Amino acid sequence: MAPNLLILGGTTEATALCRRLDEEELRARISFAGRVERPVSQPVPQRVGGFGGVAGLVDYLNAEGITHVVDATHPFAARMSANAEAACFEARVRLIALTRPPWQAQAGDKWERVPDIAGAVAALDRPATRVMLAVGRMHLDDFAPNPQHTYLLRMVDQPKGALPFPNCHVVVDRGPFSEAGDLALMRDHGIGLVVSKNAGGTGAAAKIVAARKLGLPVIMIDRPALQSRAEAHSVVEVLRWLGHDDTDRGV
Ligand code: 3Y8
Ligand code: NAP
Repeated sequence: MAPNLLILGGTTEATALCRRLDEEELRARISFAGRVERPVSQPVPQRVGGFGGVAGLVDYLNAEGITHVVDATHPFAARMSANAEAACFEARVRLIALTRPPWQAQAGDKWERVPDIAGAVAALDRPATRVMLAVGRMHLDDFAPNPQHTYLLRMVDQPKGALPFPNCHVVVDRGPFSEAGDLALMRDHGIGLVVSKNAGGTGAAAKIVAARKLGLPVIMIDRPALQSRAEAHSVVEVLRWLGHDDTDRGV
C-alpha cells in the first residue's frame, strides 16, 4: 500500500521534508496547531488546529487512513510529541520523529543553562539590564516577576492586549533569522543578556552566534525530556525509514 503520511509541522525541518516528499510524489499532508495567523505555505496540503488530544488524533489517523506519522514539531512541543507517541501506538501507525540535536556551547559562549522556563525566570532575578527575550509569546506572562529589566521581545504576530512588562520593545518577525540581522538588532538595543530555548537547528541559532560575537551571557533553557522514540536527524533518514532512500538512484 502506498504510504499516506501525516507530518506534524511547525519547524524548518518539517518544511524541508514536505518539499522533498512533494518532489518524490509521496502522499503527505502537514499539520499546524494554529498558533500564528499565517503559517508558512507548504507544497503539500495542510490542516490547522488541534486534533482533540490522543483520542482525537487516533480518530484522525483512522478516518484518513494515515500509514506513517513524522513528528517534526519543535523540541519544546512536548505535549504534541507525547500525544503522537500514544496515538500511533493505539492506531498501530508507524511513527518517527524528525528532530535536531540540541545546540552545544562552543568556545566563547557564556551560557547559564537552566532546566525549564521557571529556571530562566529565577535566573533573571538580578540587577536591571537590557534583555533579549526571544522565547516567543506563549510563556511571556511567566517572566513578569522581573520588571526591573528592559525587554526586547520578538514574536511572530503583533501581541494583542497588554504585555507583562513596564519597559519593553516588541519586534514582530518570523524566522529563520540571520546572524547579521540579530547582531544589528542586539547592538541597536544595547542588549546585555539573551534568554533562549535550546531549540537546536538553524532557524533560531542566529541570536546565539550573535551573543557569542558580542561576548554576551545567554540563559539557555534546556528542552523538555521526551520519552525515547525512533528519531531521524535528516530528511534522507526519513526517506530511508519510508523505504524511499535516494541512494536507489545512485545520487
Ligand atoms: C506555528 C509555523 C519554517 C519553520 C520556521 C525552527 C525555526 C523559524 C525560530 C527567536 C526565536 C520561537 C517561536 C521560533 C522559530 C522557526 C520555524 C521557529 C522561535 C513558526 C510557525 C508556528 C510557530 C509557532 C511559534 C510559537 C513560538 C515559537 C516563535 C510557520 C513561525 C520563539 C521558539 O505567537 C505564538 O503563539 C508563537 C508560538 C510556538 C514559541 C512560543 O512559546 O511563543 N514558534 N513558529 C506552528 C503551528 O501553528 O503549529 O508559520 O512557519 C515556525 C518556526 N518558528 O517552516 O520555516 O524550525 O525552530 N518560533 C524558539 O525556538 O524559542 C523564535 O525569536 O529568536
Ligand atoms: P504543544 O504544547 O506540544 O501542544 C499543545 C497542543 O497543541 C497539542 O496537544 C495539540 O492539540 C496542539 N498541537 C501542537 N502542535 C500541533 C500540530 N503540529 N498540529 C496540530 N495540533 C498541534 O505544542 P506548542 O509548543 O504549543 O507548539 C505548537 C506548534 O508550534 C507546533 O507545531 C510546534 O512545532 C510549533 N513550534 C513550537 C515552538 C515552541 O517553542 N513550543 C517553536 C517553534 C515551532 P490537541 O491536543 O487538541 O491535538
